[in-house]
Amino acid sequence: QLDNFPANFLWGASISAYQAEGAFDTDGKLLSIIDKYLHPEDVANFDVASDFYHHYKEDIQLFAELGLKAFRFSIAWTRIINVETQEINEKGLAFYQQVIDECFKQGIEPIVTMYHFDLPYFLEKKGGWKNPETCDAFLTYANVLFEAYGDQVNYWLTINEQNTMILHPGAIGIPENGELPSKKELFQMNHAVLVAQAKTFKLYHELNLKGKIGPAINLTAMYQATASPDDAIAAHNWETLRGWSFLDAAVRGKHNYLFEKYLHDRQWYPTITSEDTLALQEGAPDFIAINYYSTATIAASKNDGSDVSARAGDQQIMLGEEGVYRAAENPYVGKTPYGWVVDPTGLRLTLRKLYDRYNLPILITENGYGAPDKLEEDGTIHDPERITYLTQHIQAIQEAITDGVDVFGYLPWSAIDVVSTHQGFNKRYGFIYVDRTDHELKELKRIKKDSFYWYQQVIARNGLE
Ligand code: BGP
Repeated sequence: QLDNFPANFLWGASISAYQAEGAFDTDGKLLSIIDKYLHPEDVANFDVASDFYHHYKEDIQLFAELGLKAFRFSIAWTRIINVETQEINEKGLAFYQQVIDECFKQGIEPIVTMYHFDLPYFLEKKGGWKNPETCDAFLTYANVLFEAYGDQVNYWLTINEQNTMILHPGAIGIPENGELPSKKELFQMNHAVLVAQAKTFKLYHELNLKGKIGPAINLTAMYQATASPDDAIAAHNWETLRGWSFLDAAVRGKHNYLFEKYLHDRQWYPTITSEDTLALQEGAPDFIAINYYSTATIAASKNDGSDVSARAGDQQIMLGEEGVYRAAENPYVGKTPYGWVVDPTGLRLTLRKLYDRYNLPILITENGYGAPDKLEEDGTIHDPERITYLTQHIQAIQEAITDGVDVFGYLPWSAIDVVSTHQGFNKRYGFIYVDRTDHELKELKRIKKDSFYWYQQVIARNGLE
């Protein structure tokens, strides 16, 4: 017998600024690294995206009809501050105020991500996260957000998927010359982001605001490929280096010991000042947010280049690393059309492990099924695979809650169709379809998918049937 979902469970859905808003240079918005580099014309157009910037009212009203109790969106740093002149852009602040107001008007809790891959391009030109000024700029930005919305917003997420940014360095910043950072530079940047995050936690708590703040990591549970002790060590290394090390720094206030050894052994250890050490110790989150899509199955390294290429069909996550671990196939899990592992039980396991380790409340800020949805001639969109995927994951969450894990909300990706990072609008996740057949991309009609009506019922009955 499963426990019911808590009465105040935050049923919601998520988007991010650069994937949904469009209006990339409207009302004083400056360029981010996404605007500058990620323009895959053949895939989609981030300039317009789903044009949430102009459709936000209509969209939030649709979210209210869907029954959402919470809506997670990110704020574009480049709409808020001109980091070169330090000027605050009132129009940018006003936009998010309207979004927040509309949420509250519709009875929806706004959940705000402060930074979702879209670093201001001006900072990137000055070295991005390699430059200590970026950390200061982030704190200034955080302060502006807390002053503007701190008395209204109850849930803040500092940084989306820092671990993904390390795996795909294009997301943390690409220098002017297009050369990706060296590993040493990458881990110096990683450290800088962790320090900025810790200082943001501290700042938030010092302001005595009413809400809560936490990190948002992509957490993928892992299995060891066989009962071989070498696979077990490799799998444990994987779990630590790809997941826990980011959260340990955030929650425990210091770098994980295995992570430190990994960096030392390769001469990638960052410079850490005594001020950094103190900052990590002084800032702590109130809850942990995770984005969960898949699990990984990990085997011992073969100590050659095939460690990296053994990807088990997973397009997104480069599971292997030469000399450290490699991916293995798992015959017990399914896959999406894009090769992402589907493993609802892995979510239950992830939630248990996360709760065991930190004993903090957990918010699931992403989870979802990407597919090339088709608009039928009669104007319907049938997405039964998405419904099955989400049903199974909701059941896994309910099982985790019954196990005793404190999960307080579920915000699948995505509330509405947005631009997928690699496949544009060919890969959709939303409950609401965005019709981009209008070539001028003006109308961008919103159409409810089958999953919209299904999720509406789940929320209305506070759980599955
Ligand atoms: C997460 C990101 C999101 C979103 C999602 C789906 O890692 O936080 O921004 O893009 O993955 O990924 P994709 O669009 O590549 O399918």
